[in-house]
Amino acid sequence: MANSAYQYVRDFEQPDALPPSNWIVVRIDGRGFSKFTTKHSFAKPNDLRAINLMNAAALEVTRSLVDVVLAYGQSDEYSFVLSENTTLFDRRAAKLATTVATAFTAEYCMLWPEYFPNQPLTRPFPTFDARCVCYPKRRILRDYLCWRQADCHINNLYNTTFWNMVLQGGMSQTDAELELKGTVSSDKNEILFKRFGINYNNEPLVFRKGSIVYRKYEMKEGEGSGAGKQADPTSRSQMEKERKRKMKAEVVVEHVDLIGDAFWEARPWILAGRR
Ligand code: DGT
Ligand code: MG
Ligand code: MG
Ligand code: MG
Ligand code: MG
Repeated sequence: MANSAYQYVRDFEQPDALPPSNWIVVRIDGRGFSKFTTKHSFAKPNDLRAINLMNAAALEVTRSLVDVVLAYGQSDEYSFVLSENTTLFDRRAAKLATTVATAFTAEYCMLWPEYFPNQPLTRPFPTFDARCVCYPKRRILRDYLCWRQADCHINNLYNTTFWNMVLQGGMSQTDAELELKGTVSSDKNEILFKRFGINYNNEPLVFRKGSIVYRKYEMKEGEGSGAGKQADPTSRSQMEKERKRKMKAEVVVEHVDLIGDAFWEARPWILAGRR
């Protein structure tokens, strides 16, 4: 029987290409990490081995997908930002999400023994879900990243205070939770300083700001600023040149503020668009 008799079943598949000219964020998040982190004895509130492992996995995923312009990670999540004009997988949402999530999961599991040499990985093995969100404007994409970094700060301030009250202060978890209920940032800063001599602003940046992964390459004179004579950025040869440059570029991880303008002004190529 001709294969074509069955071809009609393809019509049941739903198209899921994401709209053009939008930045695409693929955010992955560890499944059930509240349990996973306890079972694998993660340090509280922050386990630097676990953070370094997340960052190592994100570096590999970013290296393997040249259209990832930046990734931001904190806790058990990582957001991968794809260029607004990416044509990767024809912008199909399911293909993008599953590829990033499975690539990240594979890296995380394979790299585990390097970061936890004395802690075997046990079932249920870590997995990561993923979703794609489109942001039509650079400004909104930046606000998205601000939202994740602000979340990192708020959670870290809470967790740092909570675990100091419990581990150093000898309080029960219930009592610490009760006391922290309804407090604002300045209250927590004061508890940390007065009871434990900790100035929150001196806590490591990696905990307070999370991790930013990006391709590091110099922009040539006149690029990005709109000044000077520019080659047509939409020409095929120019796009190919740009792609090669990105593939060769070093991928780095930094722990800095991305809410203010300074980070972006110093690295104009990250969100440089074609239109
Ligand atoms: P989900 O995402 O709905 O499957 O559920 P969870 O349990 O993964 O919840 P989520 O993603 O909201 O919270 C992340 C959990 O991971 C949270 O319980 C804190 C934990 N976690 C993340 N990083 C660390 C760490 O460095 N140390 C410790 N002790 N726990 C961490
Ligand atoms: Mg969750
Ligand atoms: Mg999670
Ligand atoms: Mg999470
Ligand atoms: Mg196939």
